[in-house]
Amino acid sequence: MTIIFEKLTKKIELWRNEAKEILQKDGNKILSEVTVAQAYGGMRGVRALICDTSRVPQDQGLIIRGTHLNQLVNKTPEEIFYLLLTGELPAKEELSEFSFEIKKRKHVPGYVWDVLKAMPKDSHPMAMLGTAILVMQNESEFSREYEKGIKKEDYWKYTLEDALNIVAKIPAIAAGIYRLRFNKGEIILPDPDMDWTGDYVHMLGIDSRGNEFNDLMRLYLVAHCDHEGGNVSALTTQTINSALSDLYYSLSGGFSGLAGPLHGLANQESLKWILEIIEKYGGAPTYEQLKEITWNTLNSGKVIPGYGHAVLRVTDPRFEAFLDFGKKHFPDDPIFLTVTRIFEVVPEELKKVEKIKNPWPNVDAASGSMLYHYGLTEFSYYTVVFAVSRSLGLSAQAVVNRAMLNPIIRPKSITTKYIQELS
Ligand code: CMX
Repeated sequence: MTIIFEKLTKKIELWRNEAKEILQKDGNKILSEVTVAQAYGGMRGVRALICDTSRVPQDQGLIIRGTHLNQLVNKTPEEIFYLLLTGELPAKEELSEFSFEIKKRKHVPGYVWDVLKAMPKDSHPMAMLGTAILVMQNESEFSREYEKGIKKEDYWKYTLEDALNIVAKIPAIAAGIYRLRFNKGEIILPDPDMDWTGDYVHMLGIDSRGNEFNDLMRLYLVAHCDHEGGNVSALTTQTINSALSDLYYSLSGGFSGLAGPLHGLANQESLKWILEIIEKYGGAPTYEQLKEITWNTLNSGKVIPGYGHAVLRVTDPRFEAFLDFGKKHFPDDPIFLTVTRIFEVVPEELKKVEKIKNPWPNVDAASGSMLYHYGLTEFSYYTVVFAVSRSLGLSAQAVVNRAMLNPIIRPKSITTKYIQELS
């Protein structure tokens, strides 16, 4: 058994005992009351899910297993994946074995490329990614072992196998989608010796400008890894997974949610908005011009992409991390300049709209402009990069949920008549 399986075996015993004690002692404590407004309002603020991989306090932003993102921005995605799974950053030997565990599973089955090549030429890259993950369902170790009959206590082991297999292959699949969809030439095969980020950059076939693009991608893949359990992609993945559908089914479902413009697609929408602004005003806009375009957008019934959040009430620290990166490497890039000016103007304008609870930028307000600077200009691809990163958190959550023997998710719905009869 490798270190990650041994480590999790020990941890899971502790986590299960902890949960048993909590349930015995506090099983009847109230976590949340649900108002009629919350039932009509997307269940915002209802506390009815456990997620230990990360949490998002509204005044701090992303905290991964107890450590704020600010302190993790120099880590690698492999370290973060280990942290998400186990609750601890890996020691040197643990990291080297865990990285090897991922490297050895990189190969993508040939039929994935056949299916992707048969898709319509104008398919959205996220539809291609979801399809690629789903078409590999026959590879699921969990489903194979479940058919044979395995103990519930061991479900997590095979979910971890699926998680490692998917995470290992996803950079090659995502890079292949980029090359196929945007006619970039032959698919570039994975390099068995390269790490997760380096190999992704290599397979995209984009010049890494020394190490700069690599550094950006590493930051990008760390920053988007997880955002607690209640967001659309996380909740969808976990709900599907709770029916004992394997991770291939669950993750492709979660990615379908990530592909929505109010969720992961906002990075594509944000860059589209920025480019429209630059085109309209013939360069980085003035503050007055930005005010004008902000109100034109709002008055036409559209949202300002990259601004607002269902949970956060401060500037997203992931946005700040990208802002720092841009300031360091390309402060005068007109797109980056526009991002910074939007940040100076839009929150003040959004504050004037009473119904908007959070006027501050989320991660999607800056991330696209970073990729654009390094030549990744096809913005319909941006959510795929988000998804590559988010595969870490979504699969770690699935492993933990299986480890905790969580039951099928099934909240109770009520009818309009039921509510009318309350009074
Ligand atoms: N521009 C215009 N209107 C906005 C807004 C924005 N950036 N943010 C919120 N609002 C509006 C909402 O659409 C809602 O209007 P209605 O009541 O007419 O439907 C109202 O303000 C109240 O919304 P809220 O309680 O502040 O925010 P929600 O929790 O309902 O929604 C979110 C959160 C992210 C969907 C919303 O802020 C939004 O649409 N932002 C723009 C899209 C975006 O950046 N999404 C990415 C989020 C991060 C991610 O998941 O990747």
